[in-house]
Amino acid sequence: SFAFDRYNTYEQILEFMDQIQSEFPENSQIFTIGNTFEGRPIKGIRITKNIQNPAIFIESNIHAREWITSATSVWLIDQFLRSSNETVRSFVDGITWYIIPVLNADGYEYSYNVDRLWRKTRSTLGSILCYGADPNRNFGFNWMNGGASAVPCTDTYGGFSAFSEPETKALIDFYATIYEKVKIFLSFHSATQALLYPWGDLRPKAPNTDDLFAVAEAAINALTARHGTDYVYGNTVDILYVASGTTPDHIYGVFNTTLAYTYEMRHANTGSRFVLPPEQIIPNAEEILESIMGMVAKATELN
Ligand code: 0X9
Ligand code: ZN
Repeated sequence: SFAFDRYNTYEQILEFMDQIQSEFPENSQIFTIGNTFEGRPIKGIRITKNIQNPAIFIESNIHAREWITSATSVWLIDQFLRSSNETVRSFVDGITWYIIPVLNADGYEYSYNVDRLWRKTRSTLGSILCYGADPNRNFGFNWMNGGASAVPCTDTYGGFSAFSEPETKALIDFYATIYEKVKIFLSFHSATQALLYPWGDLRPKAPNTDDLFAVAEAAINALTARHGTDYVYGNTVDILYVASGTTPDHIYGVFNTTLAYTYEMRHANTGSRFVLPPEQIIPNAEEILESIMGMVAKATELN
């Protein structure tokens, strides 16, 4: 059954969200942004004490095999509503949170039940031979501008067209309705222990690169202070590789949410780096929470 120190099924995660909503009806609301290709509802939770507050948006488990990201999101949801820590309490008093624990629900279920290392969606739009597109190459802003493949059978296939995948389309349509309040957008991935910011393609530096760097530095200092975990941070291309059509680039480029980051969480030290032992779920989540606190503190100083 559901627990924070194990990897739960999609159904268990939805049950957890319903449970939270019924326990905290005043401050939490479940919303559905659309359905996956296979028809699963994509659900998120809004946690707020005042809808006029500035907001932070968290997208997680867009890549199917990156289970640590949804495990972290459900732990954060629980902390936001139950923690007695003063900073965490102030987070909920002063910030509206939008959290989508599992964006790629079809892929997550497929990874859970069939192929642990599955990455993409499960659509059959691009080819009858290979399933899925890489949802983190499927967003419209500078779609297919490097680091994405036009070959359906590859893991970085950008899709038949921008927003061909119902999951990315649903996310962006929902975001369009609330973006004006959002100050920070976080996309949860694993597993290179990095905090990355736009751009992911080879254009000149993002206009507010100095701020992006300063906020990332504060975020990683806070993260490492918790359990000593090593992270790197910087521009996506400098730290990792070229990637276009990613969520943060679209959110930054189209909606002008200028603090848009990718968290690449802990990796496993043996076997596949994506298969993080469940003993690390809570330590990972704890350091991410610290990191977000550091991030918010620094971002608040900026304006
Ligand atoms: O390649 C990706 O999509 C991400 N790495 S992963 O191993 N989780 O697949 C990195 C994408 C980071 N780039 C931007 N968001 N700009
Ligand atoms: Zn990923």
